[in-house]
Amino acid sequence: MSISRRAVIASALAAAAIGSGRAGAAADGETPPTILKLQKRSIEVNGKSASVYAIRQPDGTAGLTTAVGRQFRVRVENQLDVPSLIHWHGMTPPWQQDGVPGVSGPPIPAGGSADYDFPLRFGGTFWMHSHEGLQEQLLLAAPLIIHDDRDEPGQQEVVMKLHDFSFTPPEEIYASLRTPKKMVGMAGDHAAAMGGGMGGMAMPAKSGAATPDLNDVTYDAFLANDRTLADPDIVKVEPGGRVLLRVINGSAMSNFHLDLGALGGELIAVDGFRVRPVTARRFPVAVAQRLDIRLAIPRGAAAHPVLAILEGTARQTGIVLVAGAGAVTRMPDATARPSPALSLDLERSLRAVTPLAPRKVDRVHNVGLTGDMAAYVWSINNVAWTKNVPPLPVAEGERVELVMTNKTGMAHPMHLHGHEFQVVEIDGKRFPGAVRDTVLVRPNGRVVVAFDANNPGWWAFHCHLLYHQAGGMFTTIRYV
Ligand SMILES: [Cu+2]
Repeated sequence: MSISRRAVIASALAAAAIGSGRAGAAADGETPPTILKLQKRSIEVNGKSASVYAIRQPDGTAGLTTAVGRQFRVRVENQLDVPSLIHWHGMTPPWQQDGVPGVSGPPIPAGGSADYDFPLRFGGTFWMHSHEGLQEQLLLAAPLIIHDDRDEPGQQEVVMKLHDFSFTPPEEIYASLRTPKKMVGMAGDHAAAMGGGMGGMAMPAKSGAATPDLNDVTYDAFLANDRTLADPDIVKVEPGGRVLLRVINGSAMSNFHLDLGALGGELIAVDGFRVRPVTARRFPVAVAQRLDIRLAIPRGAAAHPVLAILEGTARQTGIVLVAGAGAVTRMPDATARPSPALSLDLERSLRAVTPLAPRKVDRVHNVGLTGDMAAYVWSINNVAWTKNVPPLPVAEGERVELVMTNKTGMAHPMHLHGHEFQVVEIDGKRFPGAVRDTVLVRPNGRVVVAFDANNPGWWAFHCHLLYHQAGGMFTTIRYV
């Protein structure tokens, strides 16, 4: 294996970050690391070829499937021609391995590599994605599945990863959002309907009306496992069998309603963490969130579409589970009626199987979610992120509550790195909600989460809408 000078430097940086003796895993007789390559690849969307990114093992496997109790021992090789850094979303690694450029450490230069080595202390459905620039929009993301006792014998695992897709380069989408605009007659669904006629340009979907602001970007397509409903991922399942469906919303900007149709399902975990089971046909899944759903496949031969409908619109994507000789009929990429905006009705009803231990709260941070929609500047407590913004202080061992108050007209899926939190209040009502890592805060709404400061470091805390994060809705928590 040849290692470039830059690779050696990047490895040395990672080794320094990880601590002496850990980075040389292959040299000290331990299991060699799993290699994850950052690469370019082509996919076909709406009959056109698109150049996107991939995170894959040398045998082509996207991302990583492993098991609780094992070490996460990975070498990331950056084979792109730009710097990158991968965040292990939902993991609790030592902070230098968290993959946020400028906070956890430097990006991996083009041609370089970095090593990771930390214990996996819980199982569930997680994912990995670039935290560098706008690369996540180009699908630099992959599943990170950690098996545990929810994987029952005889139960088939199906992963469904959602993305929003545009032929417009992400830098152009962002520049367009940041440009003061008068998009006369191009609000929301009109722009969506005209998407094809606009040469694939992602049109900012701002109306300035009093309706809730949804879907800042009008996408060319929505992908489930990299495919649209014109040519969906078709997964063979056993008639009468059991399936664990793992849904990952890897979108940059798009919240969905997962729709199981007549099949229905039992939600058993959110963001990897177990909840008391909830049976339903539809489940909301905001950007960066995950759902673990048990499905009982009926005995007869049939095709069971699993759809994801973009909130506030009729647009949809999905996969098809085919039992026996079930015939697959083509699903349209739009439903009959637009869906509503995501609500927090399900969130309010969720109860953690393993809640945080009861104890007094040591510290409360009031986190105002703020912004200027017209200028597309987003902020926390009216401060748009720069490296000079002081971190929110906490001390090791504290129980901390983050009181998030949304003062904007858009919902924000807020994500804390390096810790799991528990949802303990929505709009003034306390309850022992789900343990998770990303929660949606609706316009003018208030959500309180609690976490234990048990993983010292410097951690990102931000809106997971990519262009809101880029626009400044990002801050940090630090206790080192
Ligand atoms: Cu946001």
